[in-house]
Amino acid sequence: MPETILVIGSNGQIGTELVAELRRINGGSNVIACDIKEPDYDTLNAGPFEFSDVLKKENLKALFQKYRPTQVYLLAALLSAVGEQKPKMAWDLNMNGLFNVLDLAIEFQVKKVYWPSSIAVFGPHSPQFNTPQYCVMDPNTVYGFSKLAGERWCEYYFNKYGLDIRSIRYPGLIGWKAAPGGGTTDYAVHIFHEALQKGTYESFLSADTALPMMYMNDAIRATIQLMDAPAEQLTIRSSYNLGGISFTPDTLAAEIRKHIPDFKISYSDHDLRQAIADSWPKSIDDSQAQKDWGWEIEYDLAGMTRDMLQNLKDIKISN
Ligand code: AKB
Repeated sequence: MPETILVIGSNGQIGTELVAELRRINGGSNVIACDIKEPDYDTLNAGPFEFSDVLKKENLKALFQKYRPTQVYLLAALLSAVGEQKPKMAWDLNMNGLFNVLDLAIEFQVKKVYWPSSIAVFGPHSPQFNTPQYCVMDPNTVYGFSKLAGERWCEYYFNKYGLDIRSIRYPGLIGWKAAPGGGTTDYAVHIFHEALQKGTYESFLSADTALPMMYMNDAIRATIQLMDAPAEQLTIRSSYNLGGISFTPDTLAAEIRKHIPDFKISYSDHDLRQAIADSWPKSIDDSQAQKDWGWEIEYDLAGMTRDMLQNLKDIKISN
C-alpha cells in the first residue's frame, strides 16, 4: 500500500525540497502539499496542492477527511528572528498549529507524524560545544521555547496516546532551491547568492560566530531516514540532536574564496540576531541519532560550498 503523505507548510525552505523528494520516492499524486501561499510552478504541477492554514482546524480537518493521510509532516512555523518581532504570533502558530495536527493525527489514525525542532531549544546555560542530547535547556527566544514546549508535547502524545511522532533538532539549513524564512542562520544562505551576484556580502553575525549548520541534502535524507526507521529502534520521542558542520562566517567566506578569489565579506554591528546566535550551541553531539537510526553526515564544508555555488550558477545560466 503506498503511503499518502500530507505536508503542511510545504512552501518554505525545508518543505520545497522535502515535497520534491517525497514525491520522487512515493509518486507525485501520493504527496499532498499544503500551505497558506501559492507554491512555485514545479511544486504546483508535480502533485496535489491545497491552500490551508494550520491554525484553522476545521479547514485542516477537511483535508484529513479528504485525503486520509497515513503520514503527516508539519513544517509551518515562525523562525527565531521573525519570532522575536512577532512573539505572540510565533507562540500561537508554533504551539496551536502543533496541537491541531497532533489531535487530528489521533482522530484520523495517522500512522506517523513528523515535526521539526531546532538547536534553538538550547540556551545560554547549555554546554556550548558538542552540546549533548540531555542538558540544561534555557532558550530565551520565543521560537526556542515554543520548540522546547513542542518537544515535550510530542513526547507526551507518544507516551499517553501512542502517536508515532518523530522529530529532529535541525541546525541551520543551507540549500539553493528555496529561500530561508527569517532565521538567525540565514546568513549562510544569503552569502552564496551575494557572493555570486555582487562579489561582496555584509554578514549580520560577527566573523567568529560559530554555529552548527547542515546542507539541505543531508537534512532531507536525515528526515526521511528517521521516518523510515523501525519504531522499536527509536529511543527519543522528543527530538533528536543533529550536528552537521560547525563554522563561522569567516571560515565560510574563506571557503567561498577558494571558488571566487575576490569575494569580500564585511560585518555589521548591532544586529539583534547576534544575541540569538550567541545563546545557541557552537557544535552538537548527535551520537544518539547515529546509534538509533544509523545517521551519518555526507556533506562537509568544502562539499557543501562546492555544490551550493555550482547549483546557483546553473540556475542563473538556465534563467
Ligand atoms: C533559525 O535560525 O531560526 C533556524 C533554526 C536554527 O532553527 N534556522
